[in-house]
Amino acid sequence: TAKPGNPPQQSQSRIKGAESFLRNVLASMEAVYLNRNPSAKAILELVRSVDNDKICYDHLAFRTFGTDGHGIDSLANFFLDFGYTRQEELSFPAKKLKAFWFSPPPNSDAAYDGDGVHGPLPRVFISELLVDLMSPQTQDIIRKYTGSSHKGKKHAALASALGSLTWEKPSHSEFVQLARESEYAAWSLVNGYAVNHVTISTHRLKSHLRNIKNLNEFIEENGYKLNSEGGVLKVSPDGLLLQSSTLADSVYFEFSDGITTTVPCSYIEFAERLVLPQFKHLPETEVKEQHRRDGFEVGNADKIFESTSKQQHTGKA
Ligand code: OOG
Ligand code: NI
Repeated sequence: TAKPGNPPQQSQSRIKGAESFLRNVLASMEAVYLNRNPSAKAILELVRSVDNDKICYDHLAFRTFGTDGHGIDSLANFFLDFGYTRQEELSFPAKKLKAFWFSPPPNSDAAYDGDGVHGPLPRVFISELLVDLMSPQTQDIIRKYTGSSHKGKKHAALASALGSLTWEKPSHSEFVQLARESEYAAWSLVNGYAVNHVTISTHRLKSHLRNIKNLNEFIEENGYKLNSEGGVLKVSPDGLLLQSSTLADSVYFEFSDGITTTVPCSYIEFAERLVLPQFKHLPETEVKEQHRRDGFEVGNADKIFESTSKQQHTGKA
């Protein structure tokens, strides 16, 4: 349904305006993330420092409470308004989570060959806790805080870009109650809509770090711990989506009852997408992102969720 009276140039420039706003919002979300997570920031700089490379983000990820409009949709609406398309659902019954991923608007990258949020627009991964499946005690705590945010759920993207919770700070004992039942729930209560992680697209690097195994070695040689849940390298059943991640940075958090402890904040992920079998014949210089494995993988994601779990920080490794 074409709109008469809107010449192509005019709608083009409207799209450009919207896209630059979208990128500014992503940049604010990223700034919050870089300020709070020194390891993630240092790793981005380290990867850039090898052969003076540029970073492309494969995706940004967010967590939400799936109750009364505070779930995936609360944040997805912003991305949908700016041209993203909802893709497959992923389901994690044991963790009582579900997720959707969103693909960026097509053909919007021609004028943007910069670094990070000024490069190709990232995919977006948004998950939600299935709050109805939690214990009554945990549900009460979650609803107490989501309820206290009034219409905050309509402004999830703004909250993320500002690095502000839309609800009041919880007490330490409420945080502990949630952490006992769901690490994800506890994380979300104190981090809200903040970026959970950014993901470096390794195959779009120029240096030898484009091979994710080299990148993993490089990260560990530089003294950072990788999430070893189910093995450091997560591989999809088709062998084409390879992922790894660091363990989340910790930040001091002052609870409403005056207790201050460290809580897990965000981590950084790495993803290598291999060329699909039907494009194997293409010369390397002609391979574009659309010729590579797209989407996400439940088996990989299930392990990556553990990157914020305290057990990994203190236990084995
Ligand atoms: C998301 C974990 C899953 C991926 O790329 O599959 C994920 C999270 O920790 O919230 O990032
Ligand atoms: Ni991810």
